[in-house]
Amino acid sequence: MNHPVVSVARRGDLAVVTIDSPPVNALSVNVRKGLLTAFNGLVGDAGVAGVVLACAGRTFVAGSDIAEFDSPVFDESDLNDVCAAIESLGKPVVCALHGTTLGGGLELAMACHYRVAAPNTRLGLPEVTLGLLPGAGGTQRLPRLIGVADALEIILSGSPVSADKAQRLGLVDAIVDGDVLDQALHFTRALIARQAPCRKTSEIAIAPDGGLTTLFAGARQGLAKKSRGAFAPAKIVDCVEAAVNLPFAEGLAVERRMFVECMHSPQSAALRHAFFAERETGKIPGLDKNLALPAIGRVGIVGAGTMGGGIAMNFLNAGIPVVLLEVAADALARGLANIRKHYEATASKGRMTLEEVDQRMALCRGSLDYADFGDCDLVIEAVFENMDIKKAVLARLGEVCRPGAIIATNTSSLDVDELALASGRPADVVGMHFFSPANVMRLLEVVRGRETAPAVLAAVLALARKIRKVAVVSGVCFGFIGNRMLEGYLRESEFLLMEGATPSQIDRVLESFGMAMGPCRMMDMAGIDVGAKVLGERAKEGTLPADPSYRMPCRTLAELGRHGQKTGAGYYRYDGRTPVHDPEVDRIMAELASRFGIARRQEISDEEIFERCFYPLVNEGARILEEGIAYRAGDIDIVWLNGYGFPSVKGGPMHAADVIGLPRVVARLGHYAEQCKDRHDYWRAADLLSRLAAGGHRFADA
Ligand code: 3H9
Repeated sequence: MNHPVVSVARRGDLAVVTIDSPPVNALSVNVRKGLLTAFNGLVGDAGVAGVVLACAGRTFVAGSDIAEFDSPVFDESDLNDVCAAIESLGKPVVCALHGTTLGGGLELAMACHYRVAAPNTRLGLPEVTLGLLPGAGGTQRLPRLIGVADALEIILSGSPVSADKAQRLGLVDAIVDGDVLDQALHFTRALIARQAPCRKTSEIAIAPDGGLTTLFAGARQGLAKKSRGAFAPAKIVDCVEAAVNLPFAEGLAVERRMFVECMHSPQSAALRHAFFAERETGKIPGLDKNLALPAIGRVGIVGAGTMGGGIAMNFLNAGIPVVLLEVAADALARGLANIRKHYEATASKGRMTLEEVDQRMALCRGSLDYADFGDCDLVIEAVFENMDIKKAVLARLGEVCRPGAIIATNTSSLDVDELALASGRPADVVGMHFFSPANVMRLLEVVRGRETAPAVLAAVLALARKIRKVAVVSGVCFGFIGNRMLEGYLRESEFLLMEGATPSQIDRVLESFGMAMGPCRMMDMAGIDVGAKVLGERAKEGTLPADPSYRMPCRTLAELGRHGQKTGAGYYRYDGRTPVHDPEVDRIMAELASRFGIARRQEISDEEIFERCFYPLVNEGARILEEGIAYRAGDIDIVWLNGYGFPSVKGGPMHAADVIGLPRVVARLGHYAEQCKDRHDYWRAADLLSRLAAGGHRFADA
């Protein structure tokens, strides 16, 4: 027989209602039904003097079941009815919290009359991160419990707070050591003994305070700057304002109306897609979940430059000792000093203590000798992006690393299989492509070589989780998933420049779509010389298209010493950090156009700029999928959302293409093939894309 997801047990004159719905006790329709049945059954039970609501497993309820939004079961057994049944039970209901009490879970807890929590509990309303707002009384009960300003901050940020902070705010009544259920029972008995009232959160009055008008106006102003076109945040402010101005039941109705609007919004669909896609990335077809994984207790890094140092910090932050190697003593000293400087800057902002700075630095051992990698379980090379140099490093690592140790390359584009062979032990080799700044960016592309051992892949994925990266597995190809797709995007933005668009027009169009930075600003920031160097390497290898005008703006600017922000000029001229239009760039582009017979136009529409940059990106994504370089379209989305500043509310390029409709994508590729006289096959739709479009399918179905 199936285990019930909600059960009721007696402990003397107390009832314990337990939710047991792994993995995170989400409030699926069955849980909601179970709770309604349980609490309705307790109303008339004269033998029950009080109730404890608790959860089995690793956490209290982590929210409503996200998979049920927009589905017919969403309306069955409304969570608001569950909350009302608890609040009006007529005998004290105490919630026993542990783990992550989030979203609908916290709303359930706030409908209880009292809350006790284990010390490690985290409490929050993360709905905004899913393009939603709390839809079961969260916006109405939280301000009543902790005040309007703190409630707004918690709901708008979506970030959970610690149990300690929750207690200080008045969200939690007690933090208890030991078994949280036993302690909650104890707490409930004490309440009954002193005839404490059933405190209904919905009946707490919010003090009408003149300052609130300013608070709401300030919140709205802040959103205009920060929330980059996000739909839910403004509605959250409206709901909290309704909590202040309307009776509870009316406020609740406003909240529900706005919740439903958010739930049906494309933004929420995109963010929910990203939530599940991120969790899918770790599921590798054919990879045995029960593999014995090599433990990674010490990590070596070759190269103490910006990249190597950034990579090192990930491990130091997770308490994993690092051996950092450089060839020369002064470079090593500089690398170590940079890491310390970074930590000290963090400490000066109050985000860590000086003692913690010392603790982290104590985990980091500098070295000038490869032999010091002898006790490392993983060594990552982060040297200059050049095949010969990297091969030499890999060969050396193949010799010095102990048998069974993992060897990783941080290459962003080179052939991992070739590098793996150079090590002499290709089964131990894997790509770990960190993104700069490596201690900040969440994305890690894990490149699975032809011979990478499954246990090596699994160990690196597990490690990625430990250092809080979102890891996406890519096969071997030029640029892997992200940089390979970037190529088509940059190619077209550079053709558009030669045809007469300006850097600021191109950036404006893509930034208004939501990209964190347009392609020209991005290249100026990343370094035009870096891009030109990769193009140079590819020219040597003979892997560039046979098109003399290919990416010429980048190559020309690099030759002219316009390397971007760091040299004060690139696609823009820089006034400090502010990009300024530079007529010299217009002149250079016009000259390139005339050299390569590219027709200049007076006006290029915003629509064309968007489509010409975006559709090649999607088309390359389709090729990556059909070649099996990425396992799923969602993996590609996660790469772009976490490594390339793609707007989260659009769900990633493949999801965005699904929303636009694949037949339209194919039709527009065809349109530009004609317009651009496609001699180099830039605009030919990928077979997979054509097939999906013709069959009325989406990438999500591929
Ligand atoms: C809400 O509550 C709306 C209400 O206001 C109103 C309604 C009217 N639903 O992340 P993990 C799955 S909105 C369904 O790997 P961790 C997840 O997909 C919700 N499934 O573990 C994964 O499945 P699988 C507000 C969920 O330990 C498995 O659980 N709540 C949900 O790293 C393990 O997840 C949130 O936004 C869910 N709510 O992190 C919280 N949550 O194994 C969302 C998880 O098949 N959840 N799953 O891949 C989280 O932030 C993290 O999952 C959590 C655990 C911190 C809980």
